[in-house]
Amino acid sequence: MIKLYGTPLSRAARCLWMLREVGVPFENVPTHFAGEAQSAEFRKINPNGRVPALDDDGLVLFESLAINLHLAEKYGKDLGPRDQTERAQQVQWSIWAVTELEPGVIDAFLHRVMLPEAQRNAKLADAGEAKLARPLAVLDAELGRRDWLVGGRFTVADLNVASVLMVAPIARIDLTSFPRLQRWLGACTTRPAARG
Ligand SMILES: N[C@@H](CCC(=O)N[C@@H](CS)C(=O)NCC(=O)O)C(=O)O
Repeated sequence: MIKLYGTPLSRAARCLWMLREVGVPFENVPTHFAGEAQSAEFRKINPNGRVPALDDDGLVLFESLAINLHLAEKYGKDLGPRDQTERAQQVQWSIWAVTELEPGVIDAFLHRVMLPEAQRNAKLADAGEAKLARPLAVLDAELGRRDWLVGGRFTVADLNVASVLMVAPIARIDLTSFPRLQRWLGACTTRPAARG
């Protein structure tokens, strides 16, 4: 049985989206990131004290996008790679999403939406958004050349990148200069499995 630890209002949402895409039965254990995830019991599952974590029949994994790469390859059929070229490209876009995109998105999200008003810092939020100019331009240009990031179809590469970017509108990150990216993000996030 597959168990996915983490509440839907956390990075576990990325893996819940993937689990719904692949259509395998799973249990969602709603471990909360504040408190429960740091318990000694949960640290036996993820020593980092963070969610999500996956238990796939004894294979225990942390890191949301690594979990998705595993699920896509094992259960996802066309969502996963058809060959080594696609595998490499899917890994490339997934690592790019967490290194190039996520820090700026999270700074804007934390300091505009998530933190209590008194702890928000508008300068950090704006700096986070400014940091995104280069990677967002890269993604927009890529999506001018193709509809999907890898293999001419929706795959884990699109899901992983879109799942990092999907909070951008909530974080009031301006995407209007990136029309091809906006079209693609809409196509990803309106998939039935993305909506929960
Ligand atoms: N890189 C990790 C980040 C996981 C992460 O930071 N999760 C947050 C919830 S969205 C968490 O558990 N925070 C608790 C903490 O940092 O103590 C991933 O993508 O899975």
